[in-house]
Amino acid sequence: MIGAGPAGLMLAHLLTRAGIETVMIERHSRSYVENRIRAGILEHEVAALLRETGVGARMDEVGFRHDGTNILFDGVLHRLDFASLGKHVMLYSQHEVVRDLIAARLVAGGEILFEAEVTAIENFNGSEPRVCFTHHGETRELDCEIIAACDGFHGIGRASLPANLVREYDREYPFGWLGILAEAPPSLDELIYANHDRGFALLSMRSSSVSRLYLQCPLDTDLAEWPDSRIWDELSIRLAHPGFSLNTGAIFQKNITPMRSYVAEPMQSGRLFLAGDAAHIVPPTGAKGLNAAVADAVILARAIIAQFLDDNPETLRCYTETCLARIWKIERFSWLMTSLLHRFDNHSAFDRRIQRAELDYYVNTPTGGTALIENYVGLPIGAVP
Ligand code: FAS
Ligand code: PHB
Repeated sequence: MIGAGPAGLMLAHLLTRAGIETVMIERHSRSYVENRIRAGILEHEVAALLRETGVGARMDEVGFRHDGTNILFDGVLHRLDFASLGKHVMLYSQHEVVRDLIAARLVAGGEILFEAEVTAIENFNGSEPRVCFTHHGETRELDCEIIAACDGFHGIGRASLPANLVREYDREYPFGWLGILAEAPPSLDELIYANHDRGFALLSMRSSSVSRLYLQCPLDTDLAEWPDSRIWDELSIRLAHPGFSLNTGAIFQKNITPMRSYVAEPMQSGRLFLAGDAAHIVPPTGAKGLNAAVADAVILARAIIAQFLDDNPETLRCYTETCLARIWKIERFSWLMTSLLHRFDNHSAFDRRIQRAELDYYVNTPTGGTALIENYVGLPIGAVP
């Protein structure tokens, strides 16, 4: 597999457990991938998968179990109670999951070729797929049965599919998120997603002493114009509600994340398969990116095991169809959360009233609340291979 992100590492973990030999090629260093700050929420079934496959201990030790989340608008906080569906999510950083999966692979005797870059993918529509890569200044070739491109949105996998085969579906949003990490104890023990007239804000966390927060900003935002004081002032306004006060502290990381929905179909050609961000991305509003990548890995692992251990090629043939049935629901939910919670400058007064009515429906009716919760905690992934 190409890429030591959540998709590649989970795929390798599941195939190794099934006794299938894998080679993992990752262009960055171990330290880089283990310290890359990204997602924070693990869906109910993803957390269960980590536990069931022996890599959930640290998550349960240092992660945070959340039995609900909060939607804030018009100064009123509305709690979505996951326990009503018997579910919870785990707040546990993506880079921690990556660390745990790398450790598990190395303990199991698996290898990861770090600082090795795949430069070409060949013959995947023939009987002898080949990966060409550079490592320690050498150019090497690897003949293999299956190539799993778990190489992210800017990887080589999707780019290697026949151009006339790929159909792309794309939506870019007219804003981004200014994200911070701060030495500030979380101001609440659960997340707050805030729709405010000045723009969206999200209160999240990483530990009992580190907060993770985001605020909607224009795409051309210059971080130099956002000193800590301005960030805290804006977050305080957008997150304000009775009885709440925002804990502040030294901001030690700031970045701007663009927002985009994207799907490439199909996710396979011959013996080349895409998994995770290589095939699809979502705006982070629904906390789905990491979880969708892991789910693809489970589906692909099931299919490869069926092919090579049960001599059943049908599951692999249906890989794209199986993934897309989930992916488009995830794309819809991520689009919905983004549409409900952000300020759109091209919105008319009518559009803004409709947005409020949608929010009211989803947080203040039993069916609306259940619809949000069942998507947020995660759709079923199916049997763990
Ligand atoms: P990844 O991008 O994680 O991994 C792909 C790997 O392939 C990388 O390590 C890369 O180095 C390697 N690679 C690429 N090309 C290669 C080549 N030619 N040879 C060898 N290796 C190669 N999701 C959320 O749910 N919540 C969030 O808050 C959130 N925030 C995000 C913030 C940012 C800045 C970004 C970019 C993404 C964020 N995401 C978030 C989404 C993110 O978590 C992804 O969904 C997740 O990393 C997808 O995992 P993978 O598909 O494994 O891809
Ligand atoms: C995060 O903690 O980084 C996070 C949490 C929930 C989201 C997005 C990001 O929807």
